[in-house]
Amino acid sequence: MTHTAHVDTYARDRLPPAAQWPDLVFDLPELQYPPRLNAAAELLDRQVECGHADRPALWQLVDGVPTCATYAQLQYRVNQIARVLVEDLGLVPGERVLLRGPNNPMMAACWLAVVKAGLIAVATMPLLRARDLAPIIARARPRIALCDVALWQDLATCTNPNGEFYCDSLERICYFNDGEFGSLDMMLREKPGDFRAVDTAADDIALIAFTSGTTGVPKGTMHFHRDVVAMCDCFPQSILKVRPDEIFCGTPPLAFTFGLGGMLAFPLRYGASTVLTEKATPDSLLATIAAFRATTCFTAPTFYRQMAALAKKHDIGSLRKCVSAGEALPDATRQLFKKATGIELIDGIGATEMIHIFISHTPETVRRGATGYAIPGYQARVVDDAGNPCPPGVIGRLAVKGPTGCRYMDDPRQADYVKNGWNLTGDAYLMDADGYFFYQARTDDMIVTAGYNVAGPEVEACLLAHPDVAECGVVGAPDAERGQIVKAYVVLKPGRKGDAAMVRALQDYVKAGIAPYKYPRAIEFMAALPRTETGKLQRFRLRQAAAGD
Ligand code: 3UK
Repeated sequence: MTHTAHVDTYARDRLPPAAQWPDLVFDLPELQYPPRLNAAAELLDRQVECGHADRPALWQLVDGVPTCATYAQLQYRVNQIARVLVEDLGLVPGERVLLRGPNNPMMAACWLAVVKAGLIAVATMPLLRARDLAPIIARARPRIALCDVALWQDLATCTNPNGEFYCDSLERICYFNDGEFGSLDMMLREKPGDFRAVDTAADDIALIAFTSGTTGVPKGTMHFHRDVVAMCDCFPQSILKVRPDEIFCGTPPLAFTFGLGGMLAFPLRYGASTVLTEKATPDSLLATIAAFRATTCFTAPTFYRQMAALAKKHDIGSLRKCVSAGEALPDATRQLFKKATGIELIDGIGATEMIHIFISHTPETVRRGATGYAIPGYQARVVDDAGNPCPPGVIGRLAVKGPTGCRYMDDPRQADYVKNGWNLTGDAYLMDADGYFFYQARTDDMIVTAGYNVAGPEVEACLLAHPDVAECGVVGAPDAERGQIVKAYVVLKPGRKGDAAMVRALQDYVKAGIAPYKYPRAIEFMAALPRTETGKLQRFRLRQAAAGD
């Protein structure tokens, strides 16, 4: 390790022991980084220095009018915030700063300022409640929070010493997008617009991203300045091939590393620009694409499925590249979207532990039903329970390594995620003879019915191709005779009736499409499926529902 810039070593002291680290591989010319590196300086100052000062960086709607901040303007604002953090709030390198806000320019500027000042960004998903925030704050122990005033309530609850969710580390919340006295906006008004990036080591921690885990205590994944830059130099470089004239848009929150990359770091790294929108529906995302002439979109599979149905209402002729991640992309959704827009979706699997995407494909190298191949910079394989590679065509656990990898903050689960230097993502996959990876299920989501293994997503993919199905989720329901049976929760398209005849029609459809023993013996119709803020189906909720029957 090189000499750290961190004065406060709380996070650094909680890195996993060296023996539990994943192997790190830097086998591309673009991944040879110097020992000193500040990610915010790389993303921002570097662009200003190389002549992009007056190019647009961030876009937003102001009173209905598309308005941009240039790279120079963004840099000025970031420097002012960094000065507030250091000069007024007395923060020293290595301290954690809690960040809370919807995707908007101030939230983005705060993230960059924290990193530029050598502090550690701990961003939280907007929809988290006090109950969810408290364990995150207790782990990361920030003294200061920067919070969009629109989300003041849940964080304020965490500062009540008599409340259930009290977090004793939190000394002060500075609100932004707020003109009130004492707000961050007021504090930075008199600040000069220059600030020298703290000279961090490439392997100083820049952010702690908490997993959107559905059960148990959230895990904090620690990523270095180098990791932020490396994620920009892998997927966006070899798969997305970002050009400076691109305009990005999409839905993932900046607190989700999928969004941190797609909505902020990737466009900045390539001198491109990004549209930040606070709330998006499939319809409003299409409207955003039309209003800003956006070229590049990042969102989850379920959004693309709904956008396909609405696409013809909007002029989205500017759109070129669409990235789908967060959960498996069913082929039916890929085909629907392509039919509606002419665009071949780019699927990619990433993980909070890996910071971003490591298996993907270009529109030209797509293979139906596959997530793609290990992208340049990463290695991937399928292993059995003992960690030995499986032959092509055999289902096993996905194992990956590359320039980034899992470092949980002081957590025994590190030993479950990293084995023999490989990161085990918890996904069941098979690889074909050409190195394409086919998603099966989360390892713990496999359904075992009468001794047969059934992957819920395969049944879902089949059902989604039925013309009456809008959305569906397939899980195992406990069954006395078979151990488990395959149960489908189905959201029908508007106007369809969920009756016995529909149940039979869907069952017959699956029997005709895939191996008949995989058909859902039980089908229940729902108005909507339970999903996380990041667009993931909450299978555990469906399993709970199935177990309660
Ligand atoms: C699942 C996928 C099939 C898979 C993420 C892109 O989703 C992200 O991070 P999370 O930590 O979840 C990781 C898990 O989600 N998954 C994600 N993408 C796909 N399964 N096909 C996909 N394309 O189970 C994985 O282990 O929330 C995605 C970039 C950054 C991210 N953090």
